[in-house]
Amino acid sequence: MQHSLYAILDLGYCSEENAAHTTEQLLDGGADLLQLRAKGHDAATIRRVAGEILPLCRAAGIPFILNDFPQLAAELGADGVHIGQDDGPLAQAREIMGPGKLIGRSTHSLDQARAALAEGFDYIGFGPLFPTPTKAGRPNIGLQDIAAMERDVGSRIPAFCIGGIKRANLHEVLAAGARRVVIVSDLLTVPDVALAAREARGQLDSVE
Ligand code: TZP
Ligand code: MG
Repeated sequence: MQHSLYAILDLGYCSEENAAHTTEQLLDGGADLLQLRAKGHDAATIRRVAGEILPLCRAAGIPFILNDFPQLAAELGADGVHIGQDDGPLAQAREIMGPGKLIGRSTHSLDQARAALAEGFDYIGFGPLFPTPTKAGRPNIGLQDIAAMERDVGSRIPAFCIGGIKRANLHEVLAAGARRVVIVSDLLTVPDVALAAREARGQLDSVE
């Protein structure tokens, strides 16, 4: 199966003005999915940014996922929504989004990953593996459960390891058994976003 790079356009790292250009760079660098994460931003801003980057994702044939806000995701015509442990059951998001949309869940343990699979989520995030400024204060779970998570969950639905993953430690994450990853700050806090994404993509593609 193809390894996957899930990129997040996080407005904590990227200004609204740079959102479209940065998205183009992430897509150019080989991201397979793109999420808009806009913690603390109002609906008008999310609508504006999504209105710019959703067509770019469509043109590239890459799913556009909104973090949180299923109602807004449905209204925007997003391809999916990503929700956390405290954001209610899958059924509620599915009802709002309608059929055929991707609904992902953040999970922070093997038990939560198994539960998300059993509930019927389309994909999961699994982490944070390492401490990360993007989700400061969230305890990191390390690499030790990746193999079991891939065996039980990642073999059934896409499972993206997340949290503190950088090009510099990606080899450790892959060696622990990960096949798909989300990388946020390491792609957004560099002068050449496309190059950083391409380097991560290259590492993912070089694993058997
Ligand atoms: N969920 C778990 S860790 C995380 C999210 C959104 C942040 C990942 O960001 P980074 O910068 O790649 O550590
Ligand atoms: Mg959330």
